[in-house]
Amino acid sequence: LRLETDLGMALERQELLLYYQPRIQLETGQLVGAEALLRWQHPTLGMVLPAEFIPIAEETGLILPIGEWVLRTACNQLKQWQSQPLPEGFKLSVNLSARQFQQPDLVEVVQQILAETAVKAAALELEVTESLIMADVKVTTEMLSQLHQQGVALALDDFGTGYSSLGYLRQFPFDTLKIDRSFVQDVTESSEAAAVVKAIVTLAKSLGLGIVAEGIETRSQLTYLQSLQCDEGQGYHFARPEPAAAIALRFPQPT
Ligand code: G
Ligand code: G
Ligand code: MN
Ligand code: NA
Repeated sequence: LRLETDLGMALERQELLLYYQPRIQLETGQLVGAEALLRWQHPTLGMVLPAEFIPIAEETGLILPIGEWVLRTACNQLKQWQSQPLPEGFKLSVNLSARQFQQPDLVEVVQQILAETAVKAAALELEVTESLIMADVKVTTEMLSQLHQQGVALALDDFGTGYSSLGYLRQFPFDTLKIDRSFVQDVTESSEAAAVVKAIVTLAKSLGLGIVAEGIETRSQLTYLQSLQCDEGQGYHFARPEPAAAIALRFPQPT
């Protein structure tokens, strides 16, 4: 209850901030993007992680103003990063909640933020989960299609943990699948996990989708994913989520 009350004031008190986790091309080690991850700097509790407050934000509806703040802050940050040379095709990913798709003007909000920050739609990627889509297949599919028509990239997050039919994959306008880290974590320990990851990579490639492995923590996990020709990855092996200034140091530096 305390957290709920405090979260209601977090936005205006400017206690929310974004960290960014690098996304890496596995073949070359190049930085190809970053995922924005919300943090709450609570005045007495310290840094609160999203697992603790996103559920509260969703229940209370606070996720709507917070989600809009995340989109605007991420796009402003991207604009600022773009004042220096960025890696070719650099994308910034933002996570969306189901609740945001119940907002009839989500598509307009995204369009508006892209316009006001002058960020190209193709540089923004929106991450959604299978359970988000399943909450209302018809409405979310329609909104995802509209976002895709604007040129925004779409990623299916936490892939493999949901219950959706694989058949849906063809119907939704995704560009990229992100393999859930629970599978990646076990690839070198469990032949079942290795087989699942291999199958997902093959599936993504045969559907013409990009593929990102999440939660790569060790060199041997990386080696396995490289052997599958998995395109991209994130994880503590490369970098933890970090402040925007730390990301900027990873861009090609002027000589
Ligand atoms: O950052 P962490 O490292 O703890 O993230 C935990 C979970 O919180 C992830 O599943 C992530 O998708 C979710 N999350 C992080 N930032 C946001 C955000 O800005 N919006 C939404 N809806 N979820 C987020
Ligand atoms: O669900 P989503 O993919 O948006 O969640 C991203 C979450 O995964 C964040 O909480 C982030 O901090 C966490 N994360 C990123 N890389 C790793 C990793 O290598 N290991 C673990 N355990 N968590 C990770
Ligand atoms: Mn994500
Ligand atoms: Na994920």
